[in-house]
Amino acid sequence: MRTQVVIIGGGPSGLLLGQLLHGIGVDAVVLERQTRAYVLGRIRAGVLEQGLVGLLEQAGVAGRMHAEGFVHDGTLIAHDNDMFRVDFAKHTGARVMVYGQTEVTRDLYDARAACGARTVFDVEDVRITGADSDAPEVSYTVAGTRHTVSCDFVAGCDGFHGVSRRSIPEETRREYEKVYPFGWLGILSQTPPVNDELIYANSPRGFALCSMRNANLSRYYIQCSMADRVENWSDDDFWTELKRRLPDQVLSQLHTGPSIEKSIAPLRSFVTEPMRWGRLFLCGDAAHIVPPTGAKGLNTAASDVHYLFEGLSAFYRDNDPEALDRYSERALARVWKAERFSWWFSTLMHRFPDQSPFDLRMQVAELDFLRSNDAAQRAMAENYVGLPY
Ligand code: FAS
Ligand code: PHB
Repeated sequence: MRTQVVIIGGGPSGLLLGQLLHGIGVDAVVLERQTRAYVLGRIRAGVLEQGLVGLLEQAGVAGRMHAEGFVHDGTLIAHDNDMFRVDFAKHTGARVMVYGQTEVTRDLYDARAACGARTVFDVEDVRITGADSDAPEVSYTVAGTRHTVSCDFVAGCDGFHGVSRRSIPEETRREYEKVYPFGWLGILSQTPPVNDELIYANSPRGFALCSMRNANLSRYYIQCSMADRVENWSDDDFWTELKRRLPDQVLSQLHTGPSIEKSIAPLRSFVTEPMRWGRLFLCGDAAHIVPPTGAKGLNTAASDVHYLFEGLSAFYRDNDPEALDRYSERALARVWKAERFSWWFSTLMHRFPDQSPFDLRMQVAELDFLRSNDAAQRAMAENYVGLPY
C-alpha cells in the first residue's frame, strides 16, 4: 500500500490531522490499535480552548459541538469554604467550549467515515522503518496478515504508550518527567451539574473538580492517593467525600446519583524532545503529558496538529519544507508553556503529602493573590482559554 501520510493512532490528534489533510487533498491512512467503540468508550477531557474550536471548524466537524457544547465565560475557584470567579471574557475577550473529548472523537470518526478516508482498526505490532530516510515505511498486522505502507511522512499520534516515541533512537531523545504523588478519581453521573460553570476546589482534604458534559451529565473528580483503587470507592463514598471538599454554598445544588463511569488517572508532567526525527513527527500525548488540572492535554495535542498541518500543507502545496523543519521548535515552545500552567495550577490546587506549614501558607497567599488581583486573574485566564498558536 502507498499513501502520503501514515497516521499512527486514531485518537483526537490523529483524527484531527487526518481530517485537515483530507480537506487539502492529501491522502492519509490512520492505523488504530483498538476498535472504534473502544476508543469512544474512553472518558477523558472536557474543556476545549478557542484554538481547538477553530481547528474543528477548519476541519468541518464543528456543527454538533456548536449545537450541543456549552460556552463558558469563566470558572469558579473554591477555597476555605468560599468561592471566587475568574472571568475569562473580561480578562481576555475569549471563552472556552465545554464539550467532551469523546464527542469530539466521535464527530471526527463520523466525518472520516463520511469522506471515505482509510482507517484500519485492531492493528498490532506496528513498526516504523526508514523514518530517517526519504522513504519511510510502516508495517502492521491485522487479522493475522502483515501489511506494509510506504509513505512520505509518519505522524506519531499514538499516545503516551504508543510505538512512535520509542522509534526515535534513545540517544537522540531528551525526556523530562515529574510524577505527582496523587491521582484523580473521576466519575460520570447522569445528574444535572452542580453549577453552570466549573468549580475547582482546594480543600484541607484535597482537590476536587466539578465539571459537566451536558444538562444531565456531570463529571466530578477528587484527588486520591496513588495507592487507591476504584473498587475501594462506592458511589456513596465518592459523594460523601466530594461534599466534604466543596463550599457549603453549593451543596444544596449537588445532585448525586449512580456513576456510569468511574476511573482513577495518575498525574504526571512529561515532555520528550525533539518532536521530530527525520520524517517521523510526534503529536499529542505521544510527545507530552500534563496533569489534567489545567485542561491542557487535548488542547496541546491540537496545537501540535496545527503546526504539523501547516508544515505538511506548505510541503505539498509549495514544496517548501521550512515549516516542517521548524515543527519541533514551534510545537515545543507552546508545549512548555502548557506544562508550566498545568504544573502551576496543580501545585496551587492540590494538597501534597509532604507539604510543610510554610508551603500551605504559600498556597493560601497565592489563592488570595489570584482572588484579589486583576493581573493574576488575567494571567490565569489567558492560559486557560489558550495561548495563541
Ligand atoms: P490518545 O492517547 O487519546 O490517542 C492515541 C491513540 O493511539 C489511542 O486511540 C490508542 O489506542 C492508539 N495507539 C496507541 N498505540 C498504538 C499503536 N502502537 N498502534 C496504533 N494505535 C495505537 N486531558 C484534558 O485536557 N482533560 C482531562 O480531563 C483529561 N483526562 C484524561 C484522563 C486519562 C485517563 C488520560 C489517559 C488522559 C486524559 N487527558 C485529559 C489527556 C487526554 O485528553 C489526551 O491529552 C488526549 O487523549 C491526547 O490525544 P492523543 O494525542 O490523540 O492521544
Ligand atoms: C473534564 O470535564 O473532564 C475536565 C474539565 C477541566 C479539567 C479537567 C477535566 O481541568
